[in-house]
Amino acid sequence: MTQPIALITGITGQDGSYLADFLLTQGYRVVGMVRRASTENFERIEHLRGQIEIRQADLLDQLSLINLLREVRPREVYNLAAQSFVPTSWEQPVLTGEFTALGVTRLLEAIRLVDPGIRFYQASSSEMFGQVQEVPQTERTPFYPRSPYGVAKAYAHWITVNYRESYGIFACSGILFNHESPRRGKEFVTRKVTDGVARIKAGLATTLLMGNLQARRDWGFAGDYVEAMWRMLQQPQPDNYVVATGETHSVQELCERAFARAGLNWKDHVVVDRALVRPAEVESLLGDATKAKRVLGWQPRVSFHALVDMMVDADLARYERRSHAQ
Ligand code: NDP
Ligand code: GDR
Repeated sequence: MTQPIALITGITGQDGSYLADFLLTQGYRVVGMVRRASTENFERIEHLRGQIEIRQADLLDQLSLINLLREVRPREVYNLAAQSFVPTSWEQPVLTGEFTALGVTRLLEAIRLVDPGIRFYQASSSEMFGQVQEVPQTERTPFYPRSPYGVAKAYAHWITVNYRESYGIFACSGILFNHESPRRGKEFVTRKVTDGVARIKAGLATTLLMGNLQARRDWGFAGDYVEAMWRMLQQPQPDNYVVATGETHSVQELCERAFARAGLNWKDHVVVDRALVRPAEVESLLGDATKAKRVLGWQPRVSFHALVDMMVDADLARYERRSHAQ
C-alpha cells in the first residue's frame, strides 16, 4: 500500500503540531505548509524535525497554493492556518478576513483545479455561535458571530459546505470548541493564566491583569481534538461535526483552579483591567458532540481540571528549568 500523504496548513500552530504528532503515528507522510518569515518559528514542531517536511506557501497567495498541491499531491489537506486570536480581529479585520475567510476559498479553488479528489478539513469554530441561539450548541444551531474572526469563520464554514455541494469535494467542517494545551499561545486565556501563575510562583510578577472573568467556555484538550479531525476525513461521506466536552466553566473557575494548583490564592493576584474586555463578548459556550461520538466514535479524554493541572505543571516546570539554567 502506498503511504498516505497529509498536508497541514498552520503546522507551526498549537493544533498543527498535535495533528502532525498524531498523523505520524498513523503512518502518514506529513507535509507542513509555512508562510515565509525572516526567522523560523518552529518551536512547536522542533521535536518532529527529520520526521516531517516543510514547504513554503501562503493563504494570501493563490499561485503558491496551487503549486504546493501540484508538488505534494496529498490525499488529505487539513486547513488549520488562520489569524486565530479574537481581539486581533477587531484591530485587523480586513487581514483576518483575508486569511481566515478568503484563504479558505483560495485553498478550495486550488484543490478543485489540481485534484478534486483531495479530502479537505476546515478548522471551523464555536465562535460562529457567538451570541448563542440555543443551549447546548449542535451542528444545527444557527450562527450569530460576535467578532470579525467569528464572521470570517462563518464564511469559511459555508464556503466549505458550498464546495462540497457545488463540486462534490470531500470537504468537512469541524466546529471545534476551545481546546488548549501546554503548547497554546500565551495570549489565549488558559495559557495566559497558567503562564501567569508560574511567573508569580517564580517571583517574576505579583499580579495578573484579566478581562471578563464571567465568560464561560467549553474547554477540552487539543491532543484529543486533532484525532476528531482525522476521523472526519476517514468517513464514507463528508459532513459537519461539533467537537466539544459538553461541560462549561467560567474564566474565574479557571483562575481558581490554576492558582490553587500552585498553592496560591487567585484573589491575591488577579486584577480586572477593563481594557481587556472585548467590544462584543461571547458570554457562554457549551457544545453537544453527540454526533461526533456516534458517527466518529470520538470521545474527549481529558477533563477540565486535568487540563488546567497539566498546563500549570508544564509552565511551572518551564520556569524551574529556566532558573536552574541561570
Ligand atoms: P494558532 O494561532 O496556534 O496557529 C495558527 C497557524 O496559522 C500558525 O501556524 C500560523 O503560522 C498559521 N498562519 C496564519 N496566517 C497564515 C497565512 N497567511 N499563511 C499560512 N499560514 C498562516 O491556532 P490553533 O492551532 O489554536 O488553531 C488552529 C485552527 O483552528 C485555526 O484556524 C483556529 O482559528 C481554529 N480553531 C482553534 C480553536 C482552538 O481552541 N484552538 C477552536 C476552533 C477553531 P505562523 O506560525 O507563521 O504565525
Ligand atoms: P476565544 O479564546 O476568544 O474563545 O477564542 P480566548 O482564550 O482568547 O478567550 C476566552 C474567553 O476568556 C475571556 N477572557 C480573556 N481572554 C484573553 N485572551 N485574555 C484575557 O485576559 C481574558 N480575560 C477574560 C475572553 O473575553 C473570552 O470570553 C479561542 C481561539 O482559539 C479561537 O481561534 C477559536 O476559534 C475559539 O477559541 C473557539
